Amino acid sequence: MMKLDRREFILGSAATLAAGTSASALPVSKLVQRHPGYGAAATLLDLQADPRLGEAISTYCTQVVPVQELKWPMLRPDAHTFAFEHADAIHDFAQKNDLTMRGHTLVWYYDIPDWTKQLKDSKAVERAYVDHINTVVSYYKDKLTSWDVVNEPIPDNPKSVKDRRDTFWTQHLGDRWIPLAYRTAAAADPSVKLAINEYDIESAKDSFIAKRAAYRNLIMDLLDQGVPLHAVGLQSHLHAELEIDTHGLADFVTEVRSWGLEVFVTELDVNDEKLTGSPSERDAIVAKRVDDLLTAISTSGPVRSILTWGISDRYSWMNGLVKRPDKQPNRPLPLDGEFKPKPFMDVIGKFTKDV
Ligand code: 9MR
Repeated sequence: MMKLDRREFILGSAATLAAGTSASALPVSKLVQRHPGYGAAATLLDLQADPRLGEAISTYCTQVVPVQELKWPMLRPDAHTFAFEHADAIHDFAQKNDLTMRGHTLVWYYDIPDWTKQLKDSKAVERAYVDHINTVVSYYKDKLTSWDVVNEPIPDNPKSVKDRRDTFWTQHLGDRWIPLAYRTAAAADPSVKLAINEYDIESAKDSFIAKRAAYRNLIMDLLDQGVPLHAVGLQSHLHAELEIDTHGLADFVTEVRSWGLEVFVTELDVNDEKLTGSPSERDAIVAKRVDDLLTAISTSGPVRSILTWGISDRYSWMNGLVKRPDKQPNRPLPLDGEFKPKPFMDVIGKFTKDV
């Protein structure tokens, strides 16, 4: 068979997509800048308010994930409503730009609407939980590549590998809350990849190492129970002042891959609030942390999915939350506030070249 170069391959797949769906064919100049497997999170409000954001995502990315639109508060204003229109608008954006979309998130200890907390007993909570997962996953069947089914199940500073986060869901459903979520999602869409997702496990700090060990133990436990889990998410909200635990992380990734799971980087960004120095000095350290992270993860195979939590420093969740002592803006993402690429984007390019 004739070997296609990357440019022809991308064009070929875009042409097929355009022919097979209502998606528009994108200009060649745009498609060749894309990093295969790279994606970014965005909110619909930001996409609507600033055309540069959608332009940046469609220039560099092959996938997108909604920040808020699939979480309970936005999707479920009350017990009877599924407000799909916000996430649908992001899905339309994805289709028009030949991007895939992943889902975040079905179950979280955080962002649970008041109406759910006021349900009359545990049976009612279980009905709402199963109904939510079943309805949402069924609605997006064949439209998403993967779902973060359970988000952040491990507490910070776990005391043992068996430690799990005590959540509203645990209080009503006990230990079943995690297996039940995966089994319900798998029944609703047998072909979408089901991921678990966790933060603060990447760096070389005792509490992070303990959290990684508890995450490993939970994953192993779920697989032992035959739970349909396909991918492990490393959120990778990195802290620029902390070194990546390259050996420990590489071992963890190698092991979960040996269990047949994929590894996704799901929410990468680098908080530089504790770094001093000029913007370019800080950008170099940020890029180094990302390089170390992706080097560790790719020792046992390519990283086929890398998402950053936003793409431009202008639209980061940290803005307003994290304040540098010198009052300079944080620089956590691959593009600066004016949408210019930083060394972070080159590192993404380096690790997505051969994916
Ligand atoms: O970036 C998100 C922020 O805008 C929301 O207010 C917050 C609560 O919904 O969630 C943030 O995203 C989080 C993600 O869903 C899970 N991992 C941590 C992310 C940053 O806090």
